[in-house]
Amino acid sequence: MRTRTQVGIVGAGPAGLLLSHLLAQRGIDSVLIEIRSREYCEARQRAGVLEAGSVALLRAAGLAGRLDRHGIEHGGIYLQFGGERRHIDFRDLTGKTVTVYAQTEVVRDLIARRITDGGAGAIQFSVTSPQVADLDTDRPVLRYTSQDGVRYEVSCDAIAGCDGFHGICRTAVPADALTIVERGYPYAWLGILADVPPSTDELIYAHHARGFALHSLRTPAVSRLYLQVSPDEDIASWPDERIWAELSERFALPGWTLRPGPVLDKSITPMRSFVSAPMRYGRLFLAGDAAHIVPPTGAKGLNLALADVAYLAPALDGLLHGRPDKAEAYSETCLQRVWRATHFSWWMTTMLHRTPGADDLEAPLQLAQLRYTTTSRAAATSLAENYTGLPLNADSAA
Ligand code: FAS
Ligand code: PHB
Repeated sequence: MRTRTQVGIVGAGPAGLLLSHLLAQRGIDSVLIEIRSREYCEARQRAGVLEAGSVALLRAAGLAGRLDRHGIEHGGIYLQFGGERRHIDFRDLTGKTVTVYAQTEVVRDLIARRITDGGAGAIQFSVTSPQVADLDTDRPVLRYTSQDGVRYEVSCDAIAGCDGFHGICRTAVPADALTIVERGYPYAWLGILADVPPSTDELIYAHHARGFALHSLRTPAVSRLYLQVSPDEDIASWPDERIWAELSERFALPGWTLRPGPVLDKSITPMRSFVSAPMRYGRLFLAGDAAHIVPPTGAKGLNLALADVAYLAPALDGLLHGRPDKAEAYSETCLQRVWRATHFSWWMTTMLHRTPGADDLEAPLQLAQLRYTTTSRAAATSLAENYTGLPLNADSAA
């Protein structure tokens, strides 16, 4: 079946879904394909924190109804180290806050809105054999087999590769046209979702001799926690009791206890810094995890994906209407934000995680950095402005 659309979008994660909505708001039609089912996409546990700019972006796009009702505004975080737990007050330092609202909810809201506005066909879930081709022409092609077995070839004016780190779009670009910079970290995160009220009002990032731990949350009744493990850790060796005992040890503080509860979901996430540039090849535009990955310690991954497409939507609008300047600036504009977030995520990660086999210098340096960051207003402000997020580019959709 041969069809046509203005923008082919590969991947119905936050980047692809938001882009499809922002384009529709501009009267630009798109075909959005996704290899997983709707249920899988809505249930996939990922990020939990929205920057102030992401909240503003979703509000401006008319997508923040549930976010405004259920999102939990946080005015800061705690850094725990050397037997102390110190607060970084974002409101006092930057006047900005972050909002705890799970990526699963963002995806649920975006899917519901796209289907309400564009009908059941607005997102092609559970497709197979996706392909992109003719990317260096002004008629790139998107091919896929739909859930009901029809093979489609869609002629596009542009294609957005929003298919994450393991997708097909980045790898469809000739290797000599991309520069990839990557670093793997010698640790991973074991994450749990637990049916128990959080034992803290705001997130706790804990440095500990046994390894890093993070206490986050999803709702007043559901907690989200992570602990540093080895990248080749076998999750079967981590029964719930062992997880809670290890978390209790890493968060231990006189007069405070961590409340355990039933574990609803557990998974291990590897950690890497990864940037591929440029984020454009011909009529293919890469956005989100398809182009870059950050370790989750800075809570940047989801926010970067949203920021990419907030700029990509007006850029594609211009390209399709004879004003290519924003499209020509897309990669460089996004990469400036990507590299700032990549540095911040690396800085938070290496300050808080214990490197296996590290020399005796690592821990004292980390503790000195943590003490400085929690006692110097200038240092605390630097963390706060990066964590709450730098302003979106003036040309972005917000
Ligand atoms: P996504 O990966 O979310 O979406 C890509 C979509 O494309 C997926 O639905 C996938 O099924 C689909 N797809 C893949 N290949 C395809 C193909 N060939 N054709 C069609 N569709 C295809 N970030 C944080 O800020 N905090 C966190 O705690 C955090 N935890 C994470 C845990 C894990 C296990 C992972 C993998 C990431 C985590 N991240 C976290 C980062 C994460 O939130 C991403 O930054 C965010 O999902 C990026 O959104 P997208 O770019 O839309 O990519
Ligand atoms: C989460 O709630 O999943 C979360 C929060 C902050 C991070 C990483 C993950 O830095």
